Amino acid sequence: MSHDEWWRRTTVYQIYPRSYKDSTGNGIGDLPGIIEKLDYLAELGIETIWLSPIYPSPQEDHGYDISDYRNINPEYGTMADFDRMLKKAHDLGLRIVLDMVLNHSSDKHPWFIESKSSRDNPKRDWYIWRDGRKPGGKAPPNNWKAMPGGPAWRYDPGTEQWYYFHFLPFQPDLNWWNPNVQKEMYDTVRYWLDKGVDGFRLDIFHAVYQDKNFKNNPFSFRVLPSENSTASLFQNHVNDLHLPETFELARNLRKILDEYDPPRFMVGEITATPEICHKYMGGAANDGLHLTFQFNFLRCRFNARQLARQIKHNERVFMHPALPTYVYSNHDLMRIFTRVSENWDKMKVLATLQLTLRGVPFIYYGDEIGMSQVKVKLKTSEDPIGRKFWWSPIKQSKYFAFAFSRDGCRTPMQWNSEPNAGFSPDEEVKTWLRIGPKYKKVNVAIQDKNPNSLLNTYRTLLQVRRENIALQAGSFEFLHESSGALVYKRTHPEQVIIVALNFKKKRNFISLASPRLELIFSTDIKAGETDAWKTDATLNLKPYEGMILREMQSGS
Ligand code: TEU
Repeated sequence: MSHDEWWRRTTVYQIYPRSYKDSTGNGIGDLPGIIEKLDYLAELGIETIWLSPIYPSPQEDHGYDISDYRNINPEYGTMADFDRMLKKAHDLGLRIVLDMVLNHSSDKHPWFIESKSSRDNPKRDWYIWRDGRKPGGKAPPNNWKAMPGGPAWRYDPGTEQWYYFHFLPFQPDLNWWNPNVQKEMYDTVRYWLDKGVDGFRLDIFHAVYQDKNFKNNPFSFRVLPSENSTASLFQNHVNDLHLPETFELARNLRKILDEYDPPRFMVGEITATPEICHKYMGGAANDGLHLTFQFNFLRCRFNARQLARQIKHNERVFMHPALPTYVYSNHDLMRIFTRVSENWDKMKVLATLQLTLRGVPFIYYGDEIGMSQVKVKLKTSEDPIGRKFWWSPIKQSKYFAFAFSRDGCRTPMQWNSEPNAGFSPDEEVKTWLRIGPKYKKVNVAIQDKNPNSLLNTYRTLLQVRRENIALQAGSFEFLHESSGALVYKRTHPEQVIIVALNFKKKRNFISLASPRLELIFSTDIKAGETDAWKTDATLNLKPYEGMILREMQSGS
């Protein structure tokens, strides 16, 4: 097995298709809109695009409720648009990764409509149906809870049985114990691979299988879900999450992807410890999912020691040939820029960190220009999770990086200062979510012209990463950690790179035994103009400065 596949060195950019670019003027983003912006992405310097679901869907969970796995949502365009997008992306050297929801479909999927129609329908067993408990079967079959809370079962008066769902009631779980379901989903994966997609992001992968005997989950004192435990909402999810068969499914999918050339990859969304995530990757055998999301930076905010602890944890668990991922934001979380209190300097330090660690970085659309979490009303939220928790006095928490309405991180991309932020060609149209109120100052067009902008910092960082093999494939070692600064070294047979990050709002002097260094990047664009960045063997970091240095080869 080669350990040199392209995806190991790639940088991923997540697009939420509904919010990227509207080409028709209906206030909803679409595929032709994305095609228009592929040049922007190629020029930004990211390499892989992950698209949140683009399949037909009643859009109750905005695509995470699929009603046809092998087609395109007509609101977003046609299959011909998809083919055009894939071709143009590939021509530009970009890769396309699709979101695959194996766990559940929409309740409007024809399979579920059939399944629900009668107990003896051939599709009945494609979903998970059970008799209720108590006389008359009026209590749910067991104590399993759905991820957002409440029983994971919904009663169907028509057939007098309950069906199981791990997320929301309109997202019934597929029955993976049924060989016909397995075959259909494997064929779906092949269908898109045959079309030429470069991989998949697998939605709530850890929830795909449940205990065949429907055993109750044991009690736990834990309420909130976290990466550190399989318990939440007062139960330990031993019988509905992380089943041995799910780990086997990871290996089966890997075998399918391994048949393809050029290589493809999968990244699993798994809410679990790094150790469990590593198990999904096949552990030492490395024959499972290629990557899993690490969400362990979410609780760190701008704290060097906390970040260092998580990096070391990942380095310990995801040893070569495994690789960690580094995620700051996504379509479910509070935007990173809001979490650093909208401080541009801090954001640049974090961008430098994310793009110089050993692992695959995932950048969420709009984070490259510092889009903020937009405040929304829970009651009128587009996101069903927001509406479910409309009564909650707490709407969001910077510490937990969560917001009850996920609308706030899904607002339209801010392209320019025109009405509707250049997102929609119709300036009057009401966009599906409101435009972030700061768009006149925070947008691509303005930042494009400013060499010191966050956008240009990302561009330069992505370029530096592409041009320096040690940043893509070098080993990792800390040289200095304190609450004020982190310094680390990336070593590759061809070169050595050193990264120094100042987490303090004051100057920081760090002595380095390293011999001859050249400055190849600083968050302070003027830093390279003089020699002030270094005196003898000491790095002179300005407040919140991030630097990338290259060891000069002897003789150069
Ligand atoms: O998310 C599941 C998940 O693990 C959570 O991040 C969850 O969305 C959040 O805690 C709810 O507040 C995945 C998708 O990323 C999400 O958008 C979908 O809604 C969900 O699965 C169901 O498909």
